Amino acid sequence: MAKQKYRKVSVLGPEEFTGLKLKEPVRIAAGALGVREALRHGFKEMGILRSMRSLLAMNQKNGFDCPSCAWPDPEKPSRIGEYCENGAKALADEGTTTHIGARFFTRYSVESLSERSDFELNQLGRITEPLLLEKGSSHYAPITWEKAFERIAGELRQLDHPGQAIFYTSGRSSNEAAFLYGMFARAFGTNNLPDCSNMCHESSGVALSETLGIGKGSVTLEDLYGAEVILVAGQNPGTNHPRMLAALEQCKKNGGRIISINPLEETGLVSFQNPQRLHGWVGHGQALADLHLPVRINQDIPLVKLLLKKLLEKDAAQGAVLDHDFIQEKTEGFETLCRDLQRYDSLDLLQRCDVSEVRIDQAVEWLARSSRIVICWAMGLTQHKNGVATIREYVNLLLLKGAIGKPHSGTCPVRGHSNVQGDRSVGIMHFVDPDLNERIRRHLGFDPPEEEGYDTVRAIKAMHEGKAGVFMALGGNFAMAASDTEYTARAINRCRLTVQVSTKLNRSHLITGEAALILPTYGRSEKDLRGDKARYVTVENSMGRVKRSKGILKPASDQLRSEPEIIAGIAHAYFEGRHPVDWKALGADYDLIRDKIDLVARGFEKTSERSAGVGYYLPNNAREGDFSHLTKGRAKITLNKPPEHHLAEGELLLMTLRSHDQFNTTIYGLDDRYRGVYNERRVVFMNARDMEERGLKAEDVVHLSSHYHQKARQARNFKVVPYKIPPGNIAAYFPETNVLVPYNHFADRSGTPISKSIKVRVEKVAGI
Ligand SMILES: Nc1nc2c(c(=O)[nH]1)N[C@H]1C(S)=C(S)[C@@H](COP(=O)(O)OP(=O)(O)OC[C@H]3O[C@@H](n4cnc5c(=O)[nH]c(N)nc54)[C@H](O)[C@@H]3O)O[C@H]1N2
Ligand SMILES: Nc1nc2c(c(=O)[nH]1)N[C@H]1C(S)=C(S)[C@@H](COP(=O)(O)OP(=O)(O)OC[C@H]3O[C@@H](n4cnc5c(=O)[nH]c(N)nc54)[C@H](O)[C@@H]3O)O[C@H]1N2
Ligand code: SF4
Ligand SMILES: [Mo]
Repeated sequence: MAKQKYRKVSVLGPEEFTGLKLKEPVRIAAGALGVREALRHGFKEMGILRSMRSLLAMNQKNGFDCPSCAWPDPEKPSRIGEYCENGAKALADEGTTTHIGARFFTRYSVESLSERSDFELNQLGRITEPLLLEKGSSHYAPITWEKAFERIAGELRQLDHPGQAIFYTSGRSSNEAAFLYGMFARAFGTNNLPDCSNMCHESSGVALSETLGIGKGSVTLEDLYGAEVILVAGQNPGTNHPRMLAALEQCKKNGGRIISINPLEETGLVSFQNPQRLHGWVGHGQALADLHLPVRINQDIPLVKLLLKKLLEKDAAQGAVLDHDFIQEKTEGFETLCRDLQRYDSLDLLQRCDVSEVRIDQAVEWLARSSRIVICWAMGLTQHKNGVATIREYVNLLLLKGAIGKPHSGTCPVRGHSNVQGDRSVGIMHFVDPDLNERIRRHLGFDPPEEEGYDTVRAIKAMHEGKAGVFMALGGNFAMAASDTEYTARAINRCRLTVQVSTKLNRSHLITGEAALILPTYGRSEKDLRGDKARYVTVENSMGRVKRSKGILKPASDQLRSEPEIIAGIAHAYFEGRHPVDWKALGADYDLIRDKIDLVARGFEKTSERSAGVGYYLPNNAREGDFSHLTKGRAKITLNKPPEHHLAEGELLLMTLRSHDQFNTTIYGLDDRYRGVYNERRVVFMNARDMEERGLKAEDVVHLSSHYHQKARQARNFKVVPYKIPPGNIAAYFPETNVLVPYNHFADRSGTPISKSIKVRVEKVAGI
C-alpha cells in the first residue's frame, strides 16, 4: 500500500473487498423505491423531523438550493417536494447529526485514520471546530480561528512570490464565497485558481466559447419541454441528475423523442417513474429513451460524422433537411465541412462507433424531420483527450439544423456541482480575462496579475516540482478527485501548508503538506446567522439562472464560520487592514459582496434584488442567436478528426464512472442498484467476449494496470462483473481507479484528465 513521506499515511486506503452481491439491475429509475431510499437515508442521518423540514425547504422559493447537482428547479416547484433521491441523500449527508470535534482527533492519528476507507471517513460526520496538524505532529489539534488566519497569512508572506500559492475551488461554494476567494487570490497576486471544472466541463467551456461565443449551455428548462428531439450523450441522468428525467418525460408527453448515446444502457433512460406524480407510484414506468445508440467509448466523433453525412445526403436528395438560411446567415465553415466529410468512408465510421446502421438511420430520420433539437451531455464527452473536438462535432449537428438561438433548441452541457457554473461566472478561473481585470482595477482598486495561473493538472505538476508552498482548497477533495492519486499525493506532500475549508472529513485532510489546517464551514442547508439575522447567498444553476439560497437547519456546531467569513478572515489577516478592499466588511455583509459582484462580474446587476423568487437569467448570446462578437460575426462550424487510440494487444479502454451511491469522492453507500451491484465498489464491468478471451468468470479477482510512457500504474483487487458494454470497453468506479489515470494525459486545450478513456490491461490474480 502506498505511503506518503512525512507521516505513514495510506494514500489509497484499504483495497480489500467488502462482500459483493450481484443481482439483476433495477431497471426503473426513481419511483416509489427512489423515494423510500431517500427517506431512509434522511431519517437515519438526521432524524425524522429535521429531514422532513429540510426536504420540504429544498429547491423551494424561500429555502435553499440542493447541494448536490446543478440541475435547475422549475419556476413553480412542486409543493409536495422538489427533489430527487440523490438530492435527499446529499442533504442527509450534510445535515447528519453525527459530529466529530477535537476529542476525536486526539484519539486518532492521521495515520490510523488513513487506514479507513473513504466511505468510513465520510460516515464519521461533520467536523465541528478548526483544527491544525502541526509540522512533525501525528494528530490534529484544535486551533482558534484567529490563530488559523494568522498562520495562513504568515505562510503566505513567507513565499518567495505569489505564484507559489494555489487556491483550488470545488463547485459547492456560493457566488459570494467564490467571488471573495477569487478576488483575494488576485489581490494576493496570483491567478493560480484551479477549479473542479478543470476536471469536469472545461472541455465544454472551451468548445462552446470557440464555436458559439459563450462557454455555457444555451437552453432553459422550458426549452427541453418543447423539443422535438433530445440527444442525451455521455450522461447518466438517472443517477447524476435525476430530476432531469422529469423534464425528459415532459418532452415525451409533448410528442418529443429522446435518443440516448452511451456505451451503457443506463437505468432511467430505459425506464422511469416520476415520484412527484401519483401515477408514478404504481405501474412499470415508461421507457424514456426512444432509441439507444450504444456507441463505443470515445467514438462519438465517427458517430456524429455519420449522422452528418447521412443528413447531408438526405438534404441533397429531398431538400428541407438542413436549415440553409441559418447556415448562410449565422455560420461559417459549412462548405469546408461538406468537403471534409467526403473524405470519410461511411463503412469505416460505422465500424468505429460500432452502432447498428438501422439505429443510426432511425436517428437520422427523426433529426431530418425536426428543427427543435437539444443536445445534453456530461462527462462521457468531456473527459477524453479529444473532449473539446467531440463537443465541437456535436455543435456542428445543431448548427447544420439551425437548432440554436431559438426556443426548444440548443446546447445543454449538464453541470455537475450545484454552483460550479456560478463560481466561474464570478471569477474562479486560472486564465486571464482582460475585461474582468479592467473592472477589478476600476471597482476594487487594485491591480490583478496579468499572468495565467495553474489549472488543476498544472497545479499538481508545480507542487510535485516543489514550486508551491501553500495549497488551499475551498471545498472538495483534491487528493482523491485529481488523477494519478499517488503522484498527486506526493505533490501535495511537498507543500509547507495545506488548508481545507470543509464540511466533512475526507482523504485530503490526511494527505497533506508538512502542516495542515481544517477550517469547518456551513453546508448549504444550514442557517447562516449574523446576530439574529439569517443571511442568504446566491447560486447559478446549469442553465444560467441566479437565485437565492437560504439555509434553515441549525448548524452542526456554533464554532463553524461561513465561507465568506473565512476568506475575509484570511484576507484581513494577510493585509492587516491595509488594502483598498474592506475584506472584513464584505465577510460580514453579503449585500456588500453582491454590490461588488454586480460591478465586477459580467452580466450581474442588482443581484440582491433580482435574485429573489425565481431569480434571473444571466445574459446568453447563444440563446439569443447573436454571434456578432465572434470573429466574422458568425458561429463556427469546425473540422474534428476521429480519435486514434492505438491499443496494444490485450489492452482495453476503461471509463471511470459514478455509482448510484456516491457524490464524486463522497461515498454514501456501497450499492449501485441500477447496475445490479451491491455491497462492493471494487468491481470492473466487462463484456462477455472480453471475459472469455481472458479466461475470466463472474467475480474473478483482477488487477488493472495502465502503461503510459514506460510508467506502469496499478489498481489492485477488482471483481469482474459481466455487463452489457461494447467489446473492448470496460468500466469501473472513480475515485478507486484514479490511480490509473496519468497526470500528464489530458484533453487537448481544456486540460481535463482522460478519465473516460484510459488504456488498461486486466490481469487475473492467480490462486483466487
Ligand atoms: N448522485 C450524484 N450526482 C452527481 C454526481 C455524483 O457523483 N453523484 N456528480 C456530479 C458531477 S460533479 C458531475 S460532473 C456530474 C456527472 O454526471 P455524468 O457525466 O452522468 O457522470 P458519470 O458517472 O461520469 O457518467 C458518464 C456517462 O457517460 C457515459 N460515457 C462514458 N464514455 C462515453 C463516451 O465516450 N461516449 C458517450 N456517448 N458516453 C460515454 C457513461 O457510460 C456514463 O453513462 O454529475 C453530478 N451529479
Ligand atoms: N477518474 C475520475 N476522476 C474524476 C471524475 C471522473 O469522472 N473520473 N470526475 C471529476 C469531476 S466531474 C469533478 S467535479 C471532480 C470533483 O472534485 P471535488 O469537487 O474536489 O470533490 P468532491 O468529492 O465533490 O468534494 C467533496 C468534499 O467537499 C466538501 N464539501 C461538501 N460540501 C461543502 C460545502 O458546502 N462547503 C465546503 N467548503 N466544502 C464542502 C466535503 O468535505 C467533501 O468531502 O472530480 C473529478 N475526478
Ligand atoms: S436533480 Fe440534482 S439538484 Fe435536483 S434534487 Fe436531484 S440532486 Fe438535487
Ligand atoms: Mo463535475
